[in-house]
Amino acid sequence: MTATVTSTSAQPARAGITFPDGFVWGAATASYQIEGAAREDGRGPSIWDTFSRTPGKVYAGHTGDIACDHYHRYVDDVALMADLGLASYRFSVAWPRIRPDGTGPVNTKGLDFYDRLTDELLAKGIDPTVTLYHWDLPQTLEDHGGWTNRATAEAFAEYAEIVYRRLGDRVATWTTLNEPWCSAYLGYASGIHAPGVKDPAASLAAVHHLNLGHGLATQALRAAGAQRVSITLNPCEVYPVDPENAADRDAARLIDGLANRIFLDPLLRGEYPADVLEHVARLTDLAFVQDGDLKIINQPIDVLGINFYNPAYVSAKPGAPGALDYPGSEGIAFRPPVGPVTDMNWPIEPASLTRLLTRLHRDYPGTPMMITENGAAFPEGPAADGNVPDQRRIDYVDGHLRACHDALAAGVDLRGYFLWSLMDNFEWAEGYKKRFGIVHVDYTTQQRVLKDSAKWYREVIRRNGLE
Ligand code: IFM
Repeated sequence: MTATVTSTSAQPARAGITFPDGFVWGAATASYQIEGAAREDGRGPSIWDTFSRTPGKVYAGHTGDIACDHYHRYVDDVALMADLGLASYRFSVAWPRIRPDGTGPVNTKGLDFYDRLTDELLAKGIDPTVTLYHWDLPQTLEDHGGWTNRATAEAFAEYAEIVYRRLGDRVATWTTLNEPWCSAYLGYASGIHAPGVKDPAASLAAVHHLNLGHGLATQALRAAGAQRVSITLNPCEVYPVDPENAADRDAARLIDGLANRIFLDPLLRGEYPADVLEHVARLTDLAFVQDGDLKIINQPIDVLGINFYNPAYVSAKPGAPGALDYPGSEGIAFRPPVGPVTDMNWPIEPASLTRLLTRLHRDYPGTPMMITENGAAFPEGPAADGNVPDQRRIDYVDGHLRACHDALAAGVDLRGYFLWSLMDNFEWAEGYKKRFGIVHVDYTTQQRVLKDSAKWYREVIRRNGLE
């Protein structure tokens, strides 16, 4: 892609900027977070159905049973996307709608739904971007170990091919996994996400089987004819609190290894990083890595999806408990945010997105990238005049788009930007309490209202840039 970048980082902070021709403007959602219809048309139970019904796991006992009722309202929702001028819509397919038990009989009615959604998008001139796994694993597979079991990676490849055979004539971009970091560590180490397992060794087996599942699914998709295959990671810039302190730098390196390189290196270089392997070997015996696996994982991809929200700061602190979602991180302290935060208490630091993209461009050259998620939770709802004044979300996205533009100016091959999220939805363990949407959802009436950020984003898209 030739980047016709019209500004440089030397310009004033809020100068007008234009993105390259063909830069893709989109918005993203995920199946369990918006669809509802949890027991309809043959959908089987997923780990999130089980988890959300387990007392104490999700805020106020919220579940995805109804969510945004998108399963029934997709026509109106697509009309809304068209009104915003989206070039592409990133949605995920619910595995338990397609194969209710993960393997075995295919549920045609589940495929029919995504068929209708795809046709509706195309009819409105919106390119469908499909993610095959955004965390709703069929419960039956979890009953057999979930991602700690190699068989799940094999089942994932079969499922990927089934979906491709139905939609592949109309869907160009196929993303295998969304944020395997979350599936592995939040699901099997800290247990704050489904399936709620708290076992560091299990989480490392899950990392490997997710990586393997990506590789096997990529092979299956290619063999079936897929043109554009992708994976979405959520890499995080990890900074030492004191860059002059060698122990802090080592701490940052370890967390970077567990957060980022444990996915990026096998995927893009065909090897696990030596320092990560050495660390991990203290926690588990690595028998789950079999001969030939790395070759399978290291399939060429066409675009790397990047979900970005915030960086992390760490320091070496003997006796610190570490973080459960980073196995073996005892002795490392995670600095609480300083400065502005979103409603998730996540720090707002757009410059770290530029730094992340330029680092990925340097360390993994030749990899086109796409921002597949970026956005912010803020609580504003409709004011007396019916508008939703969410200026903080506008500022957040504005800052991150400028950060993307800076990365383009530095030579990064960045193809587009998907805002998270099209609409308020089920924010996992936080239930419906946290609102990431640019469209407000009233969960009692299911009424959708464009927030100010949605109207602003429509102008960004129309202008292909910022004022
Ligand atoms: O809502 C999630 C999404 O499902 C995955 N990426 C992060 C978002 C905000 O937490």
